[in-house]
Amino acid sequence: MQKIFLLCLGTVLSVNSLDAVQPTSYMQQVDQEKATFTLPPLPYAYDALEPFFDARTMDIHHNRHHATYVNNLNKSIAGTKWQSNTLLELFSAASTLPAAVRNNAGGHWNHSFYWSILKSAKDNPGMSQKMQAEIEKYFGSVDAFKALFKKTGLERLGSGWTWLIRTNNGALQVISTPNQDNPLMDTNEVRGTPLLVCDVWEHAYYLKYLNKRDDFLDAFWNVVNWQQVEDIK
Ligand code: MN3
Repeated sequence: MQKIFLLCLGTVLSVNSLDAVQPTSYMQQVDQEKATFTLPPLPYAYDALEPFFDARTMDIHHNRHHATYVNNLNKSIAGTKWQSNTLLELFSAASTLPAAVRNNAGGHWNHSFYWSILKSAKDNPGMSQKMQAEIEKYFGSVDAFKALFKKTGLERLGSGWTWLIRTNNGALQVISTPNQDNPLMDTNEVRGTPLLVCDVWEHAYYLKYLNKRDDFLDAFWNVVNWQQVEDIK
């Protein structure tokens, strides 16, 4: 009896240790990495965000799109003066980077961050009252914030990202960046700490939502990991 219990416990512990990739340390690892950069595993299963984000899209998005940015980043910095920098160091010098380094470094970090702030809709507590109060302070209401975030995502012509950031004076702001730019780059008009992001490139939603970016942006709220957003310093 005791042996069976211990075996069961061992199974539970080993499963938990595999699943317990904490998003904060996930981004700490990404932020500290230098070449050769590697594709971090998703911090959950490919089907974890169903039915809102489908498993096939997540698989292709991670294994092909994100992986391509990592591979091309390594190629673009190999043998250059950029080959021993962290992603954050590259972003602070974005205005001086070759386009391939800037785009692929952004592509790697933005996707890693995106994975880190998503979570299954099951057992998802949503935002805390403290976060709700802060959003109300800056946007009037949670609905007004979500409407602004969606509008900003819909207005991005072509490909890019929609962000909630904390600006350097501590305020919350919704912004959009084109291509693989992000609010950490010195090229960005408004800079700040990313708290939340949605990928509005067509590859992020086309298999399930076709051309309906608005439906995808509505579905996004079901899989936001607000606990992780609120832990970002
Ligand atoms: Mn993408």
